[in-house]
Amino acid sequence: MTSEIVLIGRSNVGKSTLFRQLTGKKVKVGRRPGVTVGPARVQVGNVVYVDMPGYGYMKGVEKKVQEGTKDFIVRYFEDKAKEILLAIQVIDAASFLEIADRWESRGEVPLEVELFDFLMELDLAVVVAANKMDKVEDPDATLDEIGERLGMLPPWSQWPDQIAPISAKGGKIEPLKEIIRSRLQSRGA
Ligand SMILES: Nc1nc2c(ncn2[C@@H]2O[C@H](COP(=O)(O)OP(=O)(O)O)[C@@H](O)[C@H]2O)c(=O)[nH]1
Ligand SMILES: [Mg+2]
Repeated sequence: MTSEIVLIGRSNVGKSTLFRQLTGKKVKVGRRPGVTVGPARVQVGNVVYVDMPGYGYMKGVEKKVQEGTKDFIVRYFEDKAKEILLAIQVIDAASFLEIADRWESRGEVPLEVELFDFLMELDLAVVVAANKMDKVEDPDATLDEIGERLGMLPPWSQWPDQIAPISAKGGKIEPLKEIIRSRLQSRGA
């Protein structure tokens, strides 16, 4: 059985940039709006990396299509939970807190918190790839607060298997690669 490592997150957080770093394959960007695009899949060794379309709001995409994409993603994880070796929830660490605050001030659970909880409830191995760290002024304080919003008590360094600060664009993804390596080893993949 081939295991999957699945990248998931809002649009524009850097999923495809990271996917390219992890697989060496470039994923087409600027997909035609109005069309629900299936995930991109690339096999590396005996693991398949999967790059999901954006979860939630996508610029220039009809609401109906966004909802359809969300449903597709939820169902994908529910159906494939057993085959998924690792779910990588990519976030934009530079904007995560501001966006979460906005949702909370409206009395709503932030989309990315909801997504994380959903993945955890499926009993998946989940790592939060805190991307765009190059844009974050105070890394430790920011990561502490992001972790806390997701139910991980600070300091964030207590959660080395769950939070990986990275900068996909700059190719600085070693903390995430380390987590992937240990997942692969634990499965003997
Ligand atoms: N500053 C910064 N920008 C990044 C980083 N990773 C990705 N980006 C940029 O974020 C934008 C969205 O990236 P993309 O990979 O297409 O995001 P996706 O929609 O989640 O697949 C692009 O302009 C990337 O160049 C990063 O680590 N730092
Ligand atoms: Mg993408």
